[in-house]
Amino acid sequence: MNFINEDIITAIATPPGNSALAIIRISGKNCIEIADKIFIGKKPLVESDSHTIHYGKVIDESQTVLDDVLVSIFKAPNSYTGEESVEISHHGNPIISQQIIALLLKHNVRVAEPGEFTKRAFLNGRIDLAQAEAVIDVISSRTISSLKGSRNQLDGILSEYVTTLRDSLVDFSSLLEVELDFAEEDLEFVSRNDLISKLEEIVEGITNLLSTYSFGKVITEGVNVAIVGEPNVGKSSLLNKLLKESRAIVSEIPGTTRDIIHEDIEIDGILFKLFDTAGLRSTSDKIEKEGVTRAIEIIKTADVVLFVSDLENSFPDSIYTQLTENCEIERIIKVLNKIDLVRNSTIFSDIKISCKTGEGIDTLLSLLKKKALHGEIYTEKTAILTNVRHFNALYKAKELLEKAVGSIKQNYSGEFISVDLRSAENQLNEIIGVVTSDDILNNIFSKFCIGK
Ligand SMILES: Nc1nc2c(ncn2[C@@H]2O[C@H](COP(=O)(O)OP(=O)(O)OP(=O)(O)O)[C@@H](O)[C@H]2O)c(=O)[nH]1
Ligand SMILES: [Mg+2]
Repeated sequence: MNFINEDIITAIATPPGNSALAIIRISGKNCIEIADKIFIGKKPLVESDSHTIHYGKVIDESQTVLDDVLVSIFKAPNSYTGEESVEISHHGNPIISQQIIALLLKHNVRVAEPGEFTKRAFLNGRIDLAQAEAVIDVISSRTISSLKGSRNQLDGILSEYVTTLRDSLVDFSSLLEVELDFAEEDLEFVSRNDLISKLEEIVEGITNLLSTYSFGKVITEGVNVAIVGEPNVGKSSLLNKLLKESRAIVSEIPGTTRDIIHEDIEIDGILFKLFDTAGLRSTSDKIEKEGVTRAIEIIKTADVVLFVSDLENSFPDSIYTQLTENCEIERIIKVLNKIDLVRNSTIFSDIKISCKTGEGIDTLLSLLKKKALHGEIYTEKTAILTNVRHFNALYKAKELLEKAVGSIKQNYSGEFISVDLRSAENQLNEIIGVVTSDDILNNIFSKFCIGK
């Protein structure tokens, strides 16, 4: 596939603000010639080899020097976009960047749209769509685990997995279609039993990939943790202890916290979004009531709920029912706090802690991590699903294949089966971008920053 685009695009590829260096990117046919128009070095850039760096000066129409720069040149197709490209590394002052961009715009170059460099890399076949989507994740990852997940996708591990599934599906669809071409001769090119077992194998492959999604979501989006319970049990104390700072007000007066307090922590490379909430109780206080309503909303969206209780108020049924009405039981961890007050408490809980002495906090952190990951840890070599678009496509592919298996078992004619197999194939192709509508592409690349 080669995508023909005559436009030469440019953008600043580094963040706004003052820095040691900033980089301007240019991409498009003959852009090295354009760069020569604003650059003076030892020799013209067009006469230089690909992948070389040149020291020189950027000058405007009146021969005024705008900056000393280093220019890297890349000849097609060996560049990020697959097109002829130039990178101008200059002093990191936004005024200089703007001046250089303004100069380029006078030479028939236009400002790139968000993600346009990566879009061109995809359209020119340098990377597939899943890899292009991984680029944005690599840039925006906030934790090591999230970065590893997107790196994995950028390296093409997911694409390879999906392509293998797609290829074996194509093999069978083709055989079935040849068979349809010879329908009158009543030939069976592929045994129905073989077809069923092969399709079931593909379904299993898809199911395995789908099952990595919860892990993928955890590493890319982080884990929402709601800290809930009756007033005064030590919820805010727990938040502070986990953050290792005095973030929320703690007092002996029940009903201290009325709003949601949100802070993030990282445990072993995974992002945990902590939400301290108002104590759950029925109250006539208007503000506290609103606090309780907000706490319930947080519980609904939480991946893990830390149900905190203390020795006096141990896990009242009324609150537990309120929790289970708003979240699944598996998400709840019963945390008994203040065990410094009674050493040998026999009250049942998943974990016993003291926010005062710090006892049990490390164990709570491990439990939190275990709960969030559902015990699943994938290696860097495994395909991991992190993107909802990919999840939906795989899910639809799986449904179509299961339908096809059903049709074969019912002895339906090959045409019915073939249609479903082709639709499943299309779903898999959408992930890697073999067939993709403009809407999907625009949607994906609009999320990028300019310059990428
Ligand atoms: N002895 C002891 N006291 C604790 C412990 N944790 C919290 N406390 C005390 O319990 C009281 C309530 O603590 P908070 O953290 O404000 O409780 P909360 O659940 O956030 O309360 P509300 O915001 O009112 O719902 C404070 O006086 C804390 O110092 C603990 O582990 N041991
Ligand atoms: Mg509180």
